[in-house]
Amino acid sequence: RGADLAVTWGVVENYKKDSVRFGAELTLENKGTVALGKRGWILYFNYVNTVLPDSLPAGVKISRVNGDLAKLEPTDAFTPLDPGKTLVIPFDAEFFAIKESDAPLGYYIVFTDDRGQATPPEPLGKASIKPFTNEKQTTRVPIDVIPVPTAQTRFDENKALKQLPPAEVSPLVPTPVLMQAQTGQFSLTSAVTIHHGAGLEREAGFLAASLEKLLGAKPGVVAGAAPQGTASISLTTGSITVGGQAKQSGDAAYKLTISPAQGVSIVGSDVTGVFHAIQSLRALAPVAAYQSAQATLAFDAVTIEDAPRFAYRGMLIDVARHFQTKEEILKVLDVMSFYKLNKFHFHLTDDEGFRLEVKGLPELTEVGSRRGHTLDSRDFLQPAFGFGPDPAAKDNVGSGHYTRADFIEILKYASERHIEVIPELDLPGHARAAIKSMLARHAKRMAANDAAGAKEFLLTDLEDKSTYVTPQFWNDNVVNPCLDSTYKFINTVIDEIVAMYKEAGAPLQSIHTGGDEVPSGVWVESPACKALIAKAPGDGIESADDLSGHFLREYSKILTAHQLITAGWEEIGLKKVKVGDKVEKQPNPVFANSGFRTFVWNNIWGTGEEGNAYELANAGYTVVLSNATNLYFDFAYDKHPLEPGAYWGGFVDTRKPFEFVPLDIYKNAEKDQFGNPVNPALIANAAKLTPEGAKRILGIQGQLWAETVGSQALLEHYVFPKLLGLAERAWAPDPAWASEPDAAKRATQVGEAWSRFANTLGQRDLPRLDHLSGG
Ligand code: NAG
Repeated sequence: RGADLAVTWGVVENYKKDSVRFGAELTLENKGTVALGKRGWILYFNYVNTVLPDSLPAGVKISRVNGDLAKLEPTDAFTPLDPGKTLVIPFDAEFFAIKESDAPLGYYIVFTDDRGQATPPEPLGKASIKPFTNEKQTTRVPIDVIPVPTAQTRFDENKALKQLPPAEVSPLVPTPVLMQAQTGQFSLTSAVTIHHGAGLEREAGFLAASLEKLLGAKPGVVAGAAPQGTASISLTTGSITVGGQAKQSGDAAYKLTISPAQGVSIVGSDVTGVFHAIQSLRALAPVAAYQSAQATLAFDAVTIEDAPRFAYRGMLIDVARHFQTKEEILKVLDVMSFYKLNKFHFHLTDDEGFRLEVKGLPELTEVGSRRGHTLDSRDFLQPAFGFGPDPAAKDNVGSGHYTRADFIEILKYASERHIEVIPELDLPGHARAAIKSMLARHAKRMAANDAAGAKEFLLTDLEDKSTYVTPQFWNDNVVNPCLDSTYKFINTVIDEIVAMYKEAGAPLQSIHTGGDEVPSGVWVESPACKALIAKAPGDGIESADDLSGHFLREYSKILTAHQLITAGWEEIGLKKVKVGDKVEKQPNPVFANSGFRTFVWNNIWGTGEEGNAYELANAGYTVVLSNATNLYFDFAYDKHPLEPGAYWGGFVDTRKPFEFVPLDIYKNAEKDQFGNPVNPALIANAAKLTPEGAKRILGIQGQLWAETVGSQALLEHYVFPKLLGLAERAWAPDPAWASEPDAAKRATQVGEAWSRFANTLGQRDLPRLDHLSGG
């Protein structure tokens, strides 16, 4: 039985046979009393690496089902595995594997009974991983010179940081524009009243509630101007200057003064500015009060003038690959707002899950938000990333969704914290969950003899014989752009999203359309698309190459009808162009200056894509920098085999976002993902930002993709404290070191800046991070 089997995965060596493939092995041990037979069983597991079939020994076959679901089956040459016996299966797979988080997950076995029927899936008794101990296991390719950190190297690295006495530690992350210490202290107790101007009730209430946590008692809140002569907290909006520059409503700027006699005075250029000042005030409180309340909070007297550098300061959380609860999302919002991030990019849909209840389309969550063992079930999606095979299992974080009420609560919570939630409905690729849900709906209607109704929201052409494979190895995850039903689906979902925002009273400026990683080969064999192309020159669609543009235009029309900005991954602004015998991606002039907002993520040296962000900005697209190399928080902190995460574009620790230079991304990026110096010619030739282009850099965003984020604890591990480096770069003025041309000098300056930042993190932020939720 499944419970009698134990499996171990291990990597033998990377760069096997002088190529980018690695040697691994699976060891199967039979701890039971019955032999594992010659046939009649299939072992399933989630494993993203492609196993090379010719590397397998006789007797077994490992193949990909779809996506990351793989299966191991006996062939005719299989020798039954007797009780007490062990079978070692060596194999080679594509690329490399240097981490425990690369291991296969979620093993389960399906037996065939005497009548030839598959029996319910049974999880294996035990799954383990052979530790990575030698260099061949942890070196991706010969040029990989990044060392595996050890306790000693980490210690040495931290020792190089200069420890500062508390008095010299900057108290505030992100760093304000101006901060001047004044003499004396102000003692805040719950007897001090909060006075607020018109339109600031909510902010005053928020401040009172957060102070209650620190003081153990709630200060009073009174509308109107603060009385002269008594120390109080005063919240108003009005005209202010920041560093000598006048700030207007809409600038989210503030002035915060703390003085021994007057108490706290906050003037915002607008309500959001007041809110930011409140967060600064909270951050200036003694850290110990976060751990246990203090009746009196001593604040050092200070004057702060502050305004954000970028209007867009974002964080993406992917809840499709693994689900995260509403409570966890609220916690993320608390921390984001504490650090003055203002855009929450909610990646709600992907191949492995559709997480939002949509009225009128119940299948989206009934089918699309659940996982279980299936090869072609209409009830749920297949297991992914180790979650499955039982859709009802309590720990199946592959399953889950937000109800309308949950979503509205999240929207309200975010807007109370001056965060705009940007929902992503990722299309046309990365859409398998929606596709399968609509196929389930189709099947249900067909069974009810409703052929017309069956097709109403269908996302795929049932006659489409095109074949393709995506970077995540799906062969069925792209919606068809040539069907009316596709647009009816999008319309319905968008209408419903807009309605939920209205109900929540939350702002919605843009919807993220996704648009990433549409594989080549899609739609070419779709009769519906052939028919659309035959109607040429209608809509400028002459070949399958024009269909992506057609889809985007139609999707964007739907958004424009709701006065929404069309946002998407960089792919929405790029088109493939043949240059000589190579295919290059260049900014697509068709959508330039259309107001499209592109989120640029590919900037890996040597791919030819490193200049995408600036090319798009220069060409007229608005850009949010989402650079994988510095802002993909799902990347592992470092190369240690036990440090989980992806590393296809390098490693990302807290310093990576901190040392990111948004307006010159090639700075502090002089080494590639394997730790080698980048050819200076490559850097010199990479696209530079024009002054016009620079105005189109709206901001920066951290991304947490969730393939390896199977728990709340892991979410927090990846996001905190990396998010603090992000906040610093998104908000604080451009540091002087960013414009230092000499790389060596800059390295020293960045090192010093990082040392100071690390002191703030170590002494103030890290001890407080656990206590920020509910704030
Ligand atoms: C990319 C995919 C994303 C995936 C991530 C993992 C984008 C825009 N697309 O391949 O779905 O989760 O990388 O790091 O990032």
